[in-house]
Amino acid sequence: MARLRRVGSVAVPGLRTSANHLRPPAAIAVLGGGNMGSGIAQACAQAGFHLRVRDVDAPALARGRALIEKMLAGAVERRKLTPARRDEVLARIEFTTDLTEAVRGTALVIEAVFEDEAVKRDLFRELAPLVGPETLVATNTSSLSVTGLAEGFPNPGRFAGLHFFFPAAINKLVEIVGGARTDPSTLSELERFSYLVRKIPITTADRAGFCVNRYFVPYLNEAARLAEESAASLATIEEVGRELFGATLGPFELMNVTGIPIAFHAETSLYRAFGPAYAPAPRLEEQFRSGKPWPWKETEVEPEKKPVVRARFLGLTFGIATRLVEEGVATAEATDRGAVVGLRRKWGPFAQLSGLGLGEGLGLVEAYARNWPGNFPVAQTLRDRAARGERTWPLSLVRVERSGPVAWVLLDRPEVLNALNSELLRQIDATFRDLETDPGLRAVILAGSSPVFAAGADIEEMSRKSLPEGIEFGFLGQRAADRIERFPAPVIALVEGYALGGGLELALAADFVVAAEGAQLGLPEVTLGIHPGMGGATRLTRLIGRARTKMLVYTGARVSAEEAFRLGVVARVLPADSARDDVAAIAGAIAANAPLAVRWVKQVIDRGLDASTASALHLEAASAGHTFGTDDRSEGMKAFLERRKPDFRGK
Ligand code: DAK
Repeated sequence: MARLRRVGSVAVPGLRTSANHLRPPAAIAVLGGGNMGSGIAQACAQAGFHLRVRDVDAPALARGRALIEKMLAGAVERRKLTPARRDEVLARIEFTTDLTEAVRGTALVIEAVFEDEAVKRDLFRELAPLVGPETLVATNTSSLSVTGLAEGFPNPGRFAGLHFFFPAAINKLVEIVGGARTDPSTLSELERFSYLVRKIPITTADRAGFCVNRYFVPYLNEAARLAEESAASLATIEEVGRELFGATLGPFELMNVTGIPIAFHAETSLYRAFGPAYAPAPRLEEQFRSGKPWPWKETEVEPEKKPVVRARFLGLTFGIATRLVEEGVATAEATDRGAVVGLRRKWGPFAQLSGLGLGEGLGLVEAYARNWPGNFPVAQTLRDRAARGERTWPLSLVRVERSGPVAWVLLDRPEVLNALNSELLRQIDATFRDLETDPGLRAVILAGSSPVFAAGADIEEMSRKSLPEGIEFGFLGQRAADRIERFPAPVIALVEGYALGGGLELALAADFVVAAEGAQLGLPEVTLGIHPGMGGATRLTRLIGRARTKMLVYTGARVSAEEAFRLGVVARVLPADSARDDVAAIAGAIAANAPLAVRWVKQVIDRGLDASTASALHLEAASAGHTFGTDDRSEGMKAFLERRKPDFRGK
């Protein structure tokens, strides 16, 4: 591909790629081959990285290797992996006891040793002289301060927390934690890396428990407290936990599976940071010391006691979640993502709070807080919103990042590959509507917040729709696509990963689509018993013609970025590593040109398509003629004659 001329500089949000060496087959070291370390190594090796797992002695390494082999064997059994792929993955993992050997030439070192501050600090001291200034160093801590662990490390800007969730090879959540001295670029490199290893990252501040454990571990503790108070039987508490959060396991079974000691130690560290409201329940400690699992199956469910348990769980969860946002630890979106992705709950705290209504939610939080006077502060933002009569807590599914005259509109439901549900479509429509009146805006880039555009309309939501709801949904999608198409300034759709079904239909409403190498595009609607309805069939026909459109639509086939380029769907294919920088350069080049001329010619091209040739030609001539009345025309030509760059004002 010819190099793109870079005009001005358009910043690229997060996920910066071109300067990033952290991509397969780069080498990664994982220090510690225990449960977490081996799972992390497996996830990275499956994504194509070369791994060096280091542990203190041969038996520890053998255990790590056995853990990985067992996980991979399970995947082969479930037909998620072929035996050949399993062998490839295993061949990418080396095991060593030599730290120098393990970290030599690595782009990233992930520390995953025992959760003990002294042990970790000693390891970082040993590691410091062995890694170069470019190497990223991440600690997989769940409870220690990242800033604290970075102390004394020679390059704290490249040091961050990367908290994987158990089981690390399977659980998709990872918390990215910046310490006080972590460079923002380190965080965006780790974000990109997380997507490469098929994880869903959320960014959190460096506070005890980070985001998810701050409300999850106290929930486990609350279950023990309720048992201790004989508020309900263990089976009742277990069932309420399952039903309330739409989870497969309730609190007691979860602790039985993941380890009661872990819950106890995690709650103890929260207690140290936040005081008595987080004190471990004596009943939790007793169970931990007994070494026995929670005997919840030996008890009966008492339905009449469920409301008490429900109120306590919700008061605690809403109380902590709203404080997380107020303290700036995590956004509401990240908090919910953590619950859905990491804990496999059906709803996050904020979606649940909105479902109930903020007024009722506040009542539950206040009732809970009365048990801990002065130690369980109620978020002022929750009080304020409820006082204003707001019913729901707004959650953004679209992020806008502005870089001078260019806006990035980023679809932000990475956990479902930006599947377009009704709310996302409404927010896309509203976002473009708000941007329409932005006078300084000269171009928009529509992309995913993760390296995925959109894998189609939300099948889970669509599967529940009746005929009238289906029709309404279709118009909602059309409205969002039309808004993009009629947007006054140029809109470029950047397709990375997938643009399928409604995702591709939305992209086709942009002025043009560019795709990153490796992207897959298609209209698979007929494979689901429906057909394109957001303008995909109509716009694609106008773009690439009847026969090619029919081939794509009837087969539902996915095509590569290169094939889509050959078919004319895509205007340009960009290298995956620099796609964001390259599309920023294209938008920058557009933004540097006369804004009125660009906006008017957009109308000429689009309106002209619906008109007869004669009318279209007339429109083109008349519109071009009118550019002679603009200041931009005078400036453009004057600048040319004076051999300088024009300064267009859009007038
Ligand atoms: N909807 C809902 N969830 C989706 C999704 C979708 N379209 N695509 C992916 N996901 C979710 C997955 O369920 C999974 O969730 P968890 O299991 O983790 O909870 C998560 O995203 C990650 O996906 P995978 O695990 O499947 O990821 P893989 O990399 O293995 O596979 C894939 C990626 C894109 C090949 C696969 O996810 C896939 O095939 N997705 C579905 C693609 C598809 O068929 N899309 C077309 C949808 S139909 C209308 C107008 C327009 C439309 C409808 C009506 N009217 C006018 C009425 C439009 C229709 C469509 O778009």
